[in-house]
Amino acid sequence: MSHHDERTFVMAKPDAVQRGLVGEIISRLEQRGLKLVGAKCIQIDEDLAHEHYAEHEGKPFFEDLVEFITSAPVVAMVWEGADATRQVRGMMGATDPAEAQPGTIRGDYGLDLGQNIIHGSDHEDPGANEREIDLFFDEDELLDYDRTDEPWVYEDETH
Ligand code: D4T
Repeated sequence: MSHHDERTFVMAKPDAVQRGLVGEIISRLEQRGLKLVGAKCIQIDEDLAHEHYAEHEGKPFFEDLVEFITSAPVVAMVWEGADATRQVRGMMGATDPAEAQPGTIRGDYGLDLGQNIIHGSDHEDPGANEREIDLFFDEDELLDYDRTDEPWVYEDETH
């Protein structure tokens, strides 16, 4: 694995799908140079919601969070690139849209903490990216390919 191959889990939440923001999210990530290696539309069930948000079980917002994330389809994705997990978190902006900087996805499209458009694996939680990818995808659903512009994105790739 080269240092360009870090994978991270990203989800366009139900509000993004309902508001027609999926294309915008994909567009921003792919224009950054990140590579889409897996994607699917799914409706998350209770079990998957509890597993995905296990760290929040027992918190006051947990039930609302599960209800929201299971309420309508989401688009689950795996994106690959140098430092992908941290880069995506930066592009998402702060969890609370009121704190999210303009120019970030949440800062440009969100106003509500509970409906904050996008999820990306936490780069401060080692292994969160791989854990979440495993929860949503089988290995054979993830593709290994080169993007033709990679030499123009990464300086150490040969032109
Ligand atoms: P996710 O996990 O959805 O990408 O969001 P973050 O990683 O940015 O934030 P998080 O795990 O702390 O929160 C998960 C999810 O719960 C909602 N939430 C959070 C909420 O409704 N009320 C709250 O007080 C908090 C902290 C928003 C995101």
